[in-house]
Order: sequence, then structure tokens, then C-alpha cells
Amino acid sequence: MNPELIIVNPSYEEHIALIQLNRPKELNALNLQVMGEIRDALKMLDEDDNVRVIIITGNERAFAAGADIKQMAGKGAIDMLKIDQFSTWDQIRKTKKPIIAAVSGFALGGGCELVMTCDMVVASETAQFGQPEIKIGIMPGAGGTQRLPRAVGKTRAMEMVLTGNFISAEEALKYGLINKVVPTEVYLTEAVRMAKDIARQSPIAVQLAKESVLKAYEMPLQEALSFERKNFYMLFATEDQKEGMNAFVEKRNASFKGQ
Ligand code: DAK
Repeated sequence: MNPELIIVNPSYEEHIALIQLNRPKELNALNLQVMGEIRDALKMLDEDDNVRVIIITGNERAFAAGADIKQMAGKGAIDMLKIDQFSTWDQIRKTKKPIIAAVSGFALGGGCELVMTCDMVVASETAQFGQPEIKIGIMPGAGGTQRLPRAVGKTRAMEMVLTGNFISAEEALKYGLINKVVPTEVYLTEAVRMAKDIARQSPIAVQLAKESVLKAYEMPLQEALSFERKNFYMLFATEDQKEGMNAFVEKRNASFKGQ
């Protein structure tokens, strides 16, 4: 792949890949090309055995200020249907490896929805989150009306979606939308630190654990518990389970191979 609007580094740190949105003049607005490049990069990194964790970031001013309004402005309902951007978003959501969003500046509209599609979020103190679609006569279309209430609760989500007002990083932290807020100079370093804590674990256990946590949002409790149970049993078929437990008994650090 030869991306033009994102920068992909599969070996940013050991076992950690970085995707950086790179349309700074447009505040990383997510046009169709950017979304396609993110989808393709995630697929490639998901298939790369050397990669265990993926970080998505923007720049200090903007993670992403939303879908590209200029590209959408002239479109009709049938154009939107034919473009079928949802299949791109669905592919992104199906990424098996954990994704950390490292957010500074604006994370708005589709940008906020992209953040919520990630698994964990580290934000700089200047980060702002919002679903301002209402101000341009539409509403969130890539999960904003569903993932936001699950993260921050109905009343806060309703306020964000209906007023279009932004919330600060501190508010996002208090509401449970993100994992942590750190000074702007270190938001990426902090995301890498979190990624390293995950990259040290068994990649198969990480993958199945991520899959199981996501089921909490998609299935009724009894079915999700039974799904969790099957993944749990499956891990006892891995060498990493033997290595992890033997290492504990032998009082040494485990070395996981993803087998
Ligand atoms: N699209 C296109 N260009 C954008 C943009 C956007 N979302 N956001 C900013 N830009 C451009 C500006 O037009 C400007 O370009 P020039 O005029 O210099 O050419 C440049 O970035 C710098 O922006 P500003 O001059 O406006 O910078 P300010 O600091 O004054 O303001 C701002 C920053 C972020 C508050 C402001 O730019 C702003 O309000 N931006 C729009 C935010 C917004 O409404 N976002 C939601 C867009 S709707 C879907 C999935 C998802 C979606 C739709 C469909 N499917 C799966 C079908 C999502 C929809 C959305 O996200």
C-alpha cells in the first residue's frame, strides 16, 4: 500500500505500529481516501505477526475535525448509499489487535467516532471531543448516537449530540470517554507506554480478551458470558498459557510468543 494522507509505521516501537493522520491543513478531516487508507493500513497491521498494538494519532492541533464536509456537501442520499462508507467503518471496527487513540486538539464528528471505535484513548490536555453534526443539519452516522451514550451516559450524550457543543479532555475523562489526560508534550509517549504494557502480554490472550470485552456492547449478558467462556477455554490450548503460568510458578518473567 502507498498511503498519501496517512503515515504508517509498522515498527514505530517493538511490536507497536503507528498510524498518523496527515492532512494538517484540513485538520485531518476524514475524506473517503483517508478512511480507505486507515482501513487498508489496519488490515495490513492486523495481518503482520510482528505488530501487537496499533496507535492512531493526528497532530497537536487536531486528531480529526470530522468527516470532510466539503466532500459531503453536494451529496444526496443515494450518493451516500452508493459510496457505502459504512463498510469501511465496519472493517475498521473488526480490527483484531488493540488500537489506542492518542488524541490532541479536535476530535469531532467522525473524528470522535473514530476515537470511540478504538479500544483505549490517551488525550492531551488540549483535546476537545464533540459531535457537532447537528450544527450542519445532520446527525452522527458512524456510531456517535450509540457508542457515546454507552460511554458517557444518556443525558451527556444527548446534550453533546443535540447542542453540538464540545467537551474538554478533563470532562471526557470524568465522563468515562477516555482513559487518561496528560500534558500535550507527552500524549504520544504515554500512549506508547500503555501500548508497551499490552505488547508484553500474550498476543492471543490479548486478541481474545479484546473480542470478549467488545461483546459486552453487542450481546445480551448470558450469551456474552458464554462467548467469554469459550475464549477462556481456548487459551488453555496455547503455549503462552503454559509459559505464563510456569513463569509465575518459577518466579521469572514470562516470554510470550503468540503460539
Ligand atoms: N471538513 C472539511 N474541512 C474542514 C473540516 C471538516 N470537517 N474541519 C476543518 N476543516 C478545514 C476548514 O475548512 C479550514 O480550511 P480552509 O478554509 O483553510 O481551506 C481548515 O480546516 C482549518 O479550519 P478552521 O479555519 O475552521 O479552524 P478553526 O480553528 O477556526 O476552527 C474547528 C476549528 C474544528 C472548530 C472548525 O474547523 C470546525 O467547526 N470544523 C468542522 C467540525 C465539524 O462540524 N465536524 C463534523 C463534520 S460531520 C459517515 C461517517 C461519519 C460521518 C458521516 C458519514 N458514514 C459512514 C456515511 C461524520 C460526519 C461528520 O463528522
